[in-house]
Amino acid sequence: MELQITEDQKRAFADDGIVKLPDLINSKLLRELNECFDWSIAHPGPIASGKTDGENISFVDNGNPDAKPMYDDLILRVGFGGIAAQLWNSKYVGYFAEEIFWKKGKADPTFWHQDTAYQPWSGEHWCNLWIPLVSMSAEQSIQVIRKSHKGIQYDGTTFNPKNPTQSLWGAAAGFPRLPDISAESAADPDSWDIVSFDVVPGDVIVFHPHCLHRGGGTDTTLPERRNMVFRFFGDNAYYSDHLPKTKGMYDLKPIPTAAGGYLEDGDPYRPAYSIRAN
Ligand SMILES: O=C(O)CCC(=O)C(=O)O
Repeated sequence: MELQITEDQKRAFADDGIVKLPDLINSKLLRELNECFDWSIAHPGPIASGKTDGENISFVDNGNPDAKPMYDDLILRVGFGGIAAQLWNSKYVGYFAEEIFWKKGKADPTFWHQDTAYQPWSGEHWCNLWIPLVSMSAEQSIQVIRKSHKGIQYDGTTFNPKNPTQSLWGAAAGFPRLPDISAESAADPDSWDIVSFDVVPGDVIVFHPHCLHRGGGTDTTLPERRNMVFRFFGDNAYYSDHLPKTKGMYDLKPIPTAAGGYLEDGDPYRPAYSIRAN
């Protein structure tokens, strides 16, 4: 992948936490991504949620260990790591894992959240490469709150459709509860500075996972949404001990390092099982 990231694109990512890289992916790679997507749908991993049949589908898979060889091989070949290296001016880029979003029929948006309420991550050099496999309007695609990658850590959501801001950690973490951004921005469109883009297959949206973000749902205006996300980290990416050790919806395990032992607060983020991507 030969794309030169421009200074404006670097600035947009650093300042706003999100940038659109139009027409990054050629038709051959798009075909391969669609095949990988179909494989992931057919082979859900241990923490996949949602079903893959019926009229209305909202399926998410995340870091499937059985998919790791396929996605590691893809990442080593296609050059996404080089894109992240340019965007951050980072010497090192590591690849974390894939996430797969498939929505069909009538499906809710993915509720507003920050990935850092679920993962022990801090630092500037993190990004989600959010890849649409169908065309979407700005409202239907990924949306972020501008500059929220530099903002506070809110509690996570449990992704309960009846209560979209239900606290994930509650008193165990003491993070402020997520604001109801959907309701507040519906009542007053200027209440939150939401950034999003119309996208077509071939485009890539890059955003920082500490940004408050949500993905659109499906309905008659968009009957099906197919997306993949690949996550990367760079020189200024750290293991952060900000999440509670309590067992709950997510059981966070210690992360082994290549040198032996486990990552500790403030260590450069280098899990033993992550591949170098540049
Ligand atoms: O695409 C979506 O619906 C949500 C994406 C997301 O949460 C992520 O990339 O971390």
